[in-house]
Amino acid sequence: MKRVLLTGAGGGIGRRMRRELAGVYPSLRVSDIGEIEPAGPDEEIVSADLTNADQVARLLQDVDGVIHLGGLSVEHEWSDILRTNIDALYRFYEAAHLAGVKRIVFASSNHAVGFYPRSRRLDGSERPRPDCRYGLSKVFGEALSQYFADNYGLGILSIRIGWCFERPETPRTLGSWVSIGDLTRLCRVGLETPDLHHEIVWGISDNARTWWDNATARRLGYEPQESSDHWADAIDASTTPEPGDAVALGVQGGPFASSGYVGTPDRVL
Ligand code: 15L
Repeated sequence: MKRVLLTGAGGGIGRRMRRELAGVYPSLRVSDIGEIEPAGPDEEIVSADLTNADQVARLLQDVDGVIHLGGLSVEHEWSDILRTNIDALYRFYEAAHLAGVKRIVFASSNHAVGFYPRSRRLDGSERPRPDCRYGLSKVFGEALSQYFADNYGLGILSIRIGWCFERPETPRTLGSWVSIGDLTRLCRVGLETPDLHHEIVWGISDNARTWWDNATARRLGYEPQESSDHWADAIDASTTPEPGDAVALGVQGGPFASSGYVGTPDRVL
């Protein structure tokens, strides 16, 4: 990998991952639609609106691999999800293929399967059960990744990212927490492991209490260095209630599955 593109580099995960990736590849192209910090050594900034085909084509020029964090990362109105996470995602993959990109790491989400009950252990091979429109768009992204791997030979790693913040805060996020260091390690596996077709893995650290079996990621070479375990006692002792309604508390996706999560009329229908 000579030149790697990081999209969504101005977002919550992107800003931190950019720091983790400093010096890892000969050239890191960072992109966002919004504000972004100035370029560091071996970095190049190419701002782009992912719904603009010309800008996307320019963004992908001479790129070997992509960590694709760009797009909407929580629930939105259907029209926005359709435009950004579905239509623009298809066009992004098509442009990547035309530009000769070999690898894509796709930021999927646990919300692609968020309606599974908490009693169920998942390994990535189960059928989708999205918990919101955003989760539905991640199901599309995983299917799109399979299609581009099968039809065009791109190597793609879909990572169902859990909770990538400083520390876990609830029983649910004890299971889904991933440190930025571990998530970056997993993205690097997606870019660097030889002979990748398409795999779906979990973006989690080495957490003892999780609903997710990450054997596929480990088989590919992922070795998480951090764990949510040392926060378990504090979270068990906490009296702060977990957010979400009764449905949310029973399923893996938590508050994303709450009815009226965004409160728009089409959500209720
Ligand atoms: C996601 O997919 C979101 O991008 C992130 O902000 C978190 O809310 C996370 O899921 C979660 O499951 O909590």
